[in-house]
Amino acid sequence: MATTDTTACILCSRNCGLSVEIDDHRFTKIKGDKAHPFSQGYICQKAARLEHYQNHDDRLTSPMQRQPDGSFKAVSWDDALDDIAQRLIRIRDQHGGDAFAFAGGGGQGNPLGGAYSQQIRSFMKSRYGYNSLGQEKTGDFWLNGRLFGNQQCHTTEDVEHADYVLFIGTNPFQAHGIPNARDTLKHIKKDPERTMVVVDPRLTETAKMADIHLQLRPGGDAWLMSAMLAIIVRDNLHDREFLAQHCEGFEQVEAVLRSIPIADYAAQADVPLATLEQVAHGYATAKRACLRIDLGIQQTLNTTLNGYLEKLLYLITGNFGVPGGNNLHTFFLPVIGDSDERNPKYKRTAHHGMFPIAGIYPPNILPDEILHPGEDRIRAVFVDSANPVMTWTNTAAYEKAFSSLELLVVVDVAMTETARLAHYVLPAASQFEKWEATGFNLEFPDNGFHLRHPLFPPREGTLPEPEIYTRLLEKLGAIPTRFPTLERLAKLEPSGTAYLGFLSAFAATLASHKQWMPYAASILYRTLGKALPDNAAATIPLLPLAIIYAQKHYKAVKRAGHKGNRLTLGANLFKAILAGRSGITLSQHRFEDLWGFIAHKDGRIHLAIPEMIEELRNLTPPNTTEHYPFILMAGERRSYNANQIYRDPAWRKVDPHGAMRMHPDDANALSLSHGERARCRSEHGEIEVVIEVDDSVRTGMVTLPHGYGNRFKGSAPVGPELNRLTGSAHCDPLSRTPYHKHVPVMIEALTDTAAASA
Ligand SMILES: Nc1nc2c(c(=O)[nH]1)N[C@H]1C(S)=C(S)[C@@H](COP(=O)(O)OP(=O)(O)OC[C@H]3O[C@@H](n4cnc5c(=O)[nH]c(N)nc54)[C@H](O)[C@@H]3O)O[C@H]1N2
Ligand SMILES: Nc1nc2c(c(=O)[nH]1)N[C@H]1C(S)=C(S)[C@@H](COP(=O)(O)OP(=O)(O)OC[C@H]3O[C@@H](n4cnc5c(=O)[nH]c(N)nc54)[C@H](O)[C@@H]3O)O[C@H]1N2
Ligand code: SF4
Ligand SMILES: [Mo]
Repeated sequence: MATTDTTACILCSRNCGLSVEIDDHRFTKIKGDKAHPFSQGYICQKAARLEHYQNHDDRLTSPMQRQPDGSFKAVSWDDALDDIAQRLIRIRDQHGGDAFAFAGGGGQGNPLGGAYSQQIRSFMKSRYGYNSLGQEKTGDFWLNGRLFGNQQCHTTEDVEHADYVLFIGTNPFQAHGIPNARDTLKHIKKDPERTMVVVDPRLTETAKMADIHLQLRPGGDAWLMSAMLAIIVRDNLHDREFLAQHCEGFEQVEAVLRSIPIADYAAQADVPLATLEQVAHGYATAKRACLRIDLGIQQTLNTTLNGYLEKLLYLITGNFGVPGGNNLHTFFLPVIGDSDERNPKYKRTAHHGMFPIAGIYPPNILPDEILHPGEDRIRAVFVDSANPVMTWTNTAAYEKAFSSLELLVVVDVAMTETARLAHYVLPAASQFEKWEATGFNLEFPDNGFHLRHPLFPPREGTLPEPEIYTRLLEKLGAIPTRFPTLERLAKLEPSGTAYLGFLSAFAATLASHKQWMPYAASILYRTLGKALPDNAAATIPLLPLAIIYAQKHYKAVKRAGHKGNRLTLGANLFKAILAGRSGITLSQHRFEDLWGFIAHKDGRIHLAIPEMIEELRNLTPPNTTEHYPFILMAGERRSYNANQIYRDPAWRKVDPHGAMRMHPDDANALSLSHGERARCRSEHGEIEVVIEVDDSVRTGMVTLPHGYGNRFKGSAPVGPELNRLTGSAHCDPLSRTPYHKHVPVMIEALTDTAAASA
């Protein structure tokens, strides 16, 4: 019999609330949940297809062990975990903890497992955590560290309340990333008092709705943004009062901005100077102006510098810390850390000498760190909630590196391309079969959190990550299987003050058994977690987080309607999280609170970053090569891609091939027509593509979508395996994030004979 329930979408960082109808392990209807405090009923077309994630033919139902001939054999959980534990211990004892790396640890909708999986890295005493944020956002985190004093000072944008919105390198109509994107865009478009500007080399769905579209040369952003900044200071449009009150180091920034040859830079970006001046003036003088960026500047030339210029735009115009501007926000789940590389405590990698940013190492260097011949190479990797062979730079390098490991374990719901290389594949329960959460709570002044309860029991043979990692810790001998005293205390009714009694006993236990400290999540899960209603043990790490959050943001949590005093508010917040089936508002801040989030001791924003000023002074246009005459934007967001979360190609209603967009003039010059196949080659590899003639792109550039290329049920790749074209060294010199939006390629028609031999 069909029942209705609530959950959230797991396909992008918005995690819109869903109201679903389910019947016998299946979704029968999916719509927006009006009771969700942030999405309020909004969803996009991708969410309606979630049945293709929940039930498909690549889902795993047993731990799998790879055999010498490459096939997989189903084994029991005990056998798999026993052998993995023994191998981990051997590798650690022989080669030290840094022979181990963890890769992934949470996708768009499953951060809760990360609280448990990271304990394995602690057991191994490894510093190496690689994840997808290290191939897009670490440049941004590094800048936040310098500007605001801590890499966890993360910014957000109040697009909904802005009069003037500047989108640079992002296509929210398809990629979302802002609240209720399509509705928000429609409101701005309809309102004659509000202005939308899009900076994008393609006439995107968002650009079509804009008042002004600056269709710049791919990779031209550093020139475009620095020219805009130069116009602003030249014309005295910077906010002197804001700068004096909140910022340090403007003079050094001003000096370099005043030296910028504005007209030359506009020409280098290939945008009309008059329009650029109009936008610089419009943005700097608007009452409420907001800037939103994404991969278009984070995965193109000069990534970190782009981020710096973007941040300078809102900082020197004072569009920061105000409604309708850019803001700092609180984190409930600490999804990122802080690791300032000037502190020697944050060690560099063995081969590349690369430091972590926000605690994350960049995936671009991982294959080299595995393959280099040194004694200190990485020999064992755990992959969880990621598919690096498909999504991280240079598929061939990943295949080679992962195939050479002494131990590769993949924890996933599906048999992925990465899993096929693993010694062991461990089947996780799906994100609708266990307690999970939304991790990207990046809102300000109100922030929220959505704990999702299971809609279905775990599929036979699968386990949720908290159970997988806790069992592994037990096999490793890191923790005992029973905690008699704590178990006895955990029988208490979980009220605000009862938690406190347990937690003080827990603290005393850890104080007398210091070796257990890194495993607090699993110990709580096995003890106090069991006292929670509805089998919610896995959610227990949220209790200490709620207590910390309530202490830090006491007034804001109370303003959001949560009751309690200094001792009980945190536990009550946790209870509200457990009970709030559509998600809850955690906190309501005042705009003036934001200044307290800045971590520099002087409470000010430090604008002058020497590395960035140096890079800006030495900005030089990229070399072009005649061998690779096109710039490929490798990884566009479209209506039917969603990272690698959907594997069954049947989920797509359009664009089955993930076609290559090419301007009609280029298609004519290559004698290619719509629907024809072609070969696309880079310095690193080649793939076959299907051409879509489309005048939304500039001449000389082509685009391919992200999220294709899977071998569903062991088939040939469906759509472009685009990371066969990308190279590890083509990246930002500071953060090592890849230049995926700027891959030089050549394209040629595929004749029938060439196609047959390929
Ligand atoms: N449909 C869909 N939505 C998604 C995802 C998905 O797979 N599918 N993935 C999610 C994830 S993980 C992320 S990180 C976000 C990413 O979200 P976005 O960054 O918004 O998406 P992209 O399409 O990758 O790139 C944005 C835009 O950058 C433009 N661009 C390319 N080169 C340049 C350049 O040199 N300069 C400028 N200014 N612009 C350039 C492209 O034309 C494109 O329109 O999307 C999220 N949402
Ligand atoms: N060339 C190019 N490459 C790109 C991009 C690009 O634009 N161009 N975009 C990049 C970006 S921004 C991102 S964020 C990455 C995304 O790439 P990845 O970080 O690899 O993440 P996903 O594609 O989200 O893959 C999620 C994996 O988690 C599995 N999974 C789903 N639910 C669960 C669960 O409950 N538990 C476990 N253990 N596993 C689960 C899925 O089956 C899937 O294999 O790709 C990057 N790669
Ligand atoms: S894909 Fe993103 S925007 Fe679309 S419904 Fe899911 S969470 Fe919302
Ligand atoms: Mo991403």
